[in-house]
Amino acid sequence: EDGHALWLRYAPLDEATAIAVNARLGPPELFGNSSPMTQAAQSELSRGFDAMLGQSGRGVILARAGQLPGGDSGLAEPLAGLPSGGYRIAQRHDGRVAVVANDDIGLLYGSFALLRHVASGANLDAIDVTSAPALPLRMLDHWDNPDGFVERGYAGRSIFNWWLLPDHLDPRLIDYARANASIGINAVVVNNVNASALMLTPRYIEKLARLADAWRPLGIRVWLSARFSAPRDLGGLSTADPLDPQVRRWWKDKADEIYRAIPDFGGFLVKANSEGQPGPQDYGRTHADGANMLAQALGGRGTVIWRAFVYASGSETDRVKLAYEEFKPLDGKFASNVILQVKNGPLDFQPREPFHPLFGAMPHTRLMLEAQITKEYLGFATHLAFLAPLWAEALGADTGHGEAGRALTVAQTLAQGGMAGVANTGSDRNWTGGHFDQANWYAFGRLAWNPDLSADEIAREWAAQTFSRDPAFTVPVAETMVGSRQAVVDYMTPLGLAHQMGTGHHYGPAPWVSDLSRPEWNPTYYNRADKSGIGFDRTVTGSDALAQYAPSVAVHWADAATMDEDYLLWFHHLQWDYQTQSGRTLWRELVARYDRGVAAVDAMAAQWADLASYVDARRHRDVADFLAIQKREAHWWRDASIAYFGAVCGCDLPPGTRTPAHSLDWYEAQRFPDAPGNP
Ligand code: BDP
Repeated sequence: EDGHALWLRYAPLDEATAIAVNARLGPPELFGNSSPMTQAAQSELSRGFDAMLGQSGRGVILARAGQLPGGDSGLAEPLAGLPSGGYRIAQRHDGRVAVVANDDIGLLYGSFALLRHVASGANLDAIDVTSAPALPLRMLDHWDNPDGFVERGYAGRSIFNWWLLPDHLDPRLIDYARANASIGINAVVVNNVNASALMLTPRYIEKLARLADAWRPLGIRVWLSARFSAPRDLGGLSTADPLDPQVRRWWKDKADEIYRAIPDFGGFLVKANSEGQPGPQDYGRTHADGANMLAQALGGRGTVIWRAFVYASGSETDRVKLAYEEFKPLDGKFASNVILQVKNGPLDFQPREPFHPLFGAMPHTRLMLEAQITKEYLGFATHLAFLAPLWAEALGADTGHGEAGRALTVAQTLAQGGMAGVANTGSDRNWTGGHFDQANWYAFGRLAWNPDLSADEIAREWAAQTFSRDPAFTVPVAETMVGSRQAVVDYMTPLGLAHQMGTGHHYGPAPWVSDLSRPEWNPTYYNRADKSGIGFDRTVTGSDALAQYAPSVAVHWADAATMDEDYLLWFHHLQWDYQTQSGRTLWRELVARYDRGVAAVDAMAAQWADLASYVDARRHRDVADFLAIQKREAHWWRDASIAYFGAVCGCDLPPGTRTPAHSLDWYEAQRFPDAPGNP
């Protein structure tokens, strides 16, 4: 096996289970009229059952709620009022299993859910599952360029072969859509937010239409990142001012052209006035002016997703405060078909950040949470870092903005928007570079469907479908996966440190870098380490970024002595001899955390070696190779960071601690011109 089949490999059930399941499951039978989507559902069920069960038993029923025969109408009762895509899997009076839904997409999702249930080894007796998506938009954002390069992509080239489209559609793109549909993803932005206007030309619209036709039966709509200056770049206009009538006309005509080719086109994603991208502020207009102009061009047909990832160049203000300052005053000023897309944290996809203060602070604006599935800051595709705990932490955080003292979680603020994940897929045979990176794609979809799922639950069902159903495998592997994110935090950026990665590529440690053109790109800007102490004071005595949070939340981070120390140096600048909650000095605690991270990776590698008998040889070796890299690099992160911070503070290593393998100069001299994904 090479990983290409993802979690949809439908490995045969062992004989005893197959016999038991077989008594209940067989070729799908549709009540009512068929559609491309119900056909997709039926063909997936057949494919899965054939592979897992070999022979077939009694047929599974697929039915829309309105088309159930009289005696079965009770089956549909729990579906009343559920959003689109909701389904119920239950047993009929005659013992046959039925998948029932209000709409075709619900039948498709229900079919995948039934397959997941069987494939992960769950019991079918008395099955009764009702489920519906918590968030309307469950989206993947590709940072793929029209030439096939993937920004921050660590799994090869883009999966989109624009050169051959529309004449040839790689069947891989259907498998990609099946994988997405299986976890409830319903929207895909096919191109980079650092957008090329080329994607809006007739030549590409034609290619996109072919893709949209192919994905429609699997419930996936195509979206585009739109370059704000396109009226100038393509339209020959002298301006892209959103209030200019000619500019407005250009976008309206462009939208009409797209909708003629793709009637269910999702809409535009826009990165504006951020990191050099054009935007409305180039003409003295606000982000709302820009977004609303595009929203009007789309009209009722589609949605504009406007990114909140902005941090003006030359600003004296703490970078993590800038998006809030820019967008909070615009609450209520966006058109109803605009969604503001906010990264999970206020900085930039770090191994750990507090949740973004805009969540909960914009009650009159539709919000979307942006997560990064591709591991730009967490060891690329080589490090095993399961991201469900990171996202679950953000989604479950109480924003403190609930009414009457009630909780309002980040997930709850997304109810009119959704979740977007920066895709980690590429042309590599296993899609994601590392086999365990498939789990992040999977977990993203599962959490966007149900933000209350636990990371452990997701890890177990993924591991069972992907590798082995044996609990002797899934239980320890899930435990390791769940702990892996904290391990990365510990060996890269413990105690609330952030953005300590190497220049440009963001791979490996570089806490010493202080000479980049924009101060807020420097690791030293974030660690603020000097002879006396370390950390960024974001309390009232410092940048007061803390004040952007609701008081009930801010209070938990205000006091270094009582707070969760995972955020300590994010909010506080402290002396090296400050006494942490463990009783150790800050310096010693820092070293202890690096050591804990390294030890966790050593343990992960040892555990994987022990589990060899549960995994096919090739994938076992692939993972073992990557774990060996991660192990070496965890040591490198720890050693380089300790060498640097130790030198800055002039602190001796705590007794019994291992000395870094090399001198600080050696670490500082490392360069990686071949690092992938770097624009
Ligand atoms: C940063 C990436 C950069 C992206 C940017 C963004 O380094 O490649 O363009 O995020 O989200 O983390 O726009």
